[in-house]
Amino acid sequence: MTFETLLYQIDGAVLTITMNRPERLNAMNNTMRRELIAAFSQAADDETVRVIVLTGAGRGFCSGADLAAAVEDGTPVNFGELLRETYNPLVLLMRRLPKPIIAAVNGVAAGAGMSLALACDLRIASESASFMQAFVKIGLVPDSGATWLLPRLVGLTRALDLMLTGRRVAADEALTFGLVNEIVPDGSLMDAVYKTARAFADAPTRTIGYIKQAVDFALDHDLESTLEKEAELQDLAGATDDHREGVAAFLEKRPPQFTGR
Ligand code: LHQ
Repeated sequence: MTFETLLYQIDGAVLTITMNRPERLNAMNNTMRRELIAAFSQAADDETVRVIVLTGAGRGFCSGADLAAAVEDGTPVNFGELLRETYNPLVLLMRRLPKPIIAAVNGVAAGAGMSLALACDLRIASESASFMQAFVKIGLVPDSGATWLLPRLVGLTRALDLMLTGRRVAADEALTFGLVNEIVPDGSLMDAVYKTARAFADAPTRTIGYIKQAVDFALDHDLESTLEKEAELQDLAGATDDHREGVAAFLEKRPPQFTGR
């Protein structure tokens, strides 16, 4: 698949989506928003893809909405409509995508760019990466899922600090409060990310989709409904080839060969 603002590269079962507008730290214009939706939809449909890496070209991960594009286009933007038509479906698509998504945070993740990192399942950051709830700095409310995802990831105290001040948080501070899973030296980011991605490429992919579903469900349901959801999803997981293979491999004392089915 070819895109104007993204690179879409498949290596075995690992898909890498690279936001590619480095001159603006990969700020999202209309084309990029549309292309991200198309790329993640394609990744969901492609059975050969078992893990997705999202990263940015150049020195930034993503600086959020392209603030110059609206001025350049000369068209007034209806913010609510823009969110409903592009950012919101993109975030839902990522959270509901039944495959693991790893953010390889190579530089600054600001505004909706930080929201995209939050919507991934794991965040591996380089030492020089940073995070910024930039919205308040331009008089806007955090969006693209930040108000839902950030407090759940780091707790209300820290989430409000970041959202109300818009301060830029360096990778080492982000690690202390669990915003990122791991920090690696700048030059080894992609090696570390692909090591993790390859492990996911050999994992029981369907079950990973069910785990994402179960956890997202649990975050806004009570214990009783969550227990029922776990039972429903366990029925599905128990019927996979990978469950049978996992048990057989355990009993035969050998490593499992999961196929993602
Ligand atoms: C940019 C951007 C950018 C355009 C860097 N746009 N050019 C928004 C609107 C409507 C409704 C829905 O929701 C949203 C969602 C949002 O995402 S709102 C938040 C939008 N993002 C921001 O407010 C962040 C703006 N950027 C910055 O504060 C800084 O650029 C950060 C802190 C990200 C990085 O700072 P530096 O490392 O010092 O880099 P820089 O500022 O020099 O940026 C490099 C270039 O990239 C520069 O262009 P130039 O031609 O001067 O080299 C910037 O203008 C451009 N750029 N972000 N979002």
